[in-house]
Amino acid sequence: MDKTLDYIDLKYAPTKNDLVVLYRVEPNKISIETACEHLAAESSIGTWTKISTMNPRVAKKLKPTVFSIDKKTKMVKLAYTKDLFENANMPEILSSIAGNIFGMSVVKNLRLVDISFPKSIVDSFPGPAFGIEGIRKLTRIKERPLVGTIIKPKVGLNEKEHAQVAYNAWVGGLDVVKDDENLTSMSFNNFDLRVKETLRARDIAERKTGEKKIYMPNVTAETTEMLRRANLVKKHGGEYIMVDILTLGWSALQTLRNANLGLVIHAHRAMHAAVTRNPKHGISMLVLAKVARLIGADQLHIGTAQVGKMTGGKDEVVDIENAIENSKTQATENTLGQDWQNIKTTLAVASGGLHPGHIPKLLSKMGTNIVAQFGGGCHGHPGGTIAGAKAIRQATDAYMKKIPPKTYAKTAPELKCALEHWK
Ligand code: CAP
Ligand code: MG
Repeated sequence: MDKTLDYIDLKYAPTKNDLVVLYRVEPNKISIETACEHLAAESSIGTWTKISTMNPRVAKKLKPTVFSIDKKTKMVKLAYTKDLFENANMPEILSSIAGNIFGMSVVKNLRLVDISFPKSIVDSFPGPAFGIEGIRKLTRIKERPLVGTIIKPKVGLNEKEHAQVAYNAWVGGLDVVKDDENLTSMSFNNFDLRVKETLRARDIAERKTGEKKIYMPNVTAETTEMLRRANLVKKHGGEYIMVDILTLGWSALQTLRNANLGLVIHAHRAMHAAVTRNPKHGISMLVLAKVARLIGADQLHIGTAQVGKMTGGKDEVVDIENAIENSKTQATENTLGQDWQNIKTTLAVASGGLHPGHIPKLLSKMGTNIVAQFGGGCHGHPGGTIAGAKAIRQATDAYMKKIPPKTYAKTAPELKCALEHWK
């Protein structure tokens, strides 16, 4: 460690030109201060030992400052000058503040809890093309949550079967139908054919119901092929695409957004739990969500606030929802504030293990400014997909009219059946 470079100054107050990071630092048989020195060095200009090539100009201009250390909670705040980062380059930003440091032997555990980006960096990213306002305008759904399904089985149906299940969900009353995260273009289900068949089914369902219907094809693939697939969706009148943002990669998400295809980007977060799940180590879903919004995800899976099958506590999910659905957030005990400048909002998606009976609890925790998605909770209905879709729409209608589900179910047989089936 280069002792001449003192990274800790507990009197330092971050400026508007600083990128501020909140870490949880668990040192490995050394003091938390020493661990922070290593963390600051390795994420910016230094390395494990003093080097002959360091010069005062570099240190003065680029050295980050550890300005807050809470020994009880192990929460540490660092301020990095914006000059350490390349505007509009998310891979570089994360290679710095979320790179080598996780593997350092000086920490037993390290978790990147939150990032607050300065205006210069926020302004360098496009953010969502549509945002919540644009989505509600496109779908013509003003107040209530958007409700949707995922075609199940996750994979295995052929193109026509896929389109038929989607049609049934739409005529049953759902707004949105998406591909599952592991369905792309398979031997049994070709992407191009599936898109053409399912968009044709969408048009018929729109005419039959008089409602706007949305199909979200999964275009996750190598970047050039991803763009080809997204353009094919556009050519055939699609308005949405879906991508698995973690397995796709941040650079590819930037490429997709910067292509400005005029398609709503739905961001699935498959693989997130590899880094978000351990509360002591890794990267929080809050950080991933803020990165996804900056780059330009219009919709993002954030969890079900402990209502469904996936992990993710209520407070954490609500913190994430606040971070992506507001233009400015204040700092709290476990989060940093963020001024999003002109970046549009991202619509929260709740999905995973949900069924119609969950709707009152889900919406009371997450509000109605969400997309609520039901895979098994739609196609697992004893009456099949159409009945499942009807039950979801009925449960949502009941909530919006403040009618208890059991009361509403007296005149809604599909909901009654769902409430009995999934007690
Ligand atoms: C849900 C789902 C979603 C998960 C993603 C699945 O299906 O399609 O991918 O919800 O989780 O494959 O499990 P079910 P998250 O409705 O049948 O559970 O939204 O937490 O990222
Ligand atoms: Mg899925």
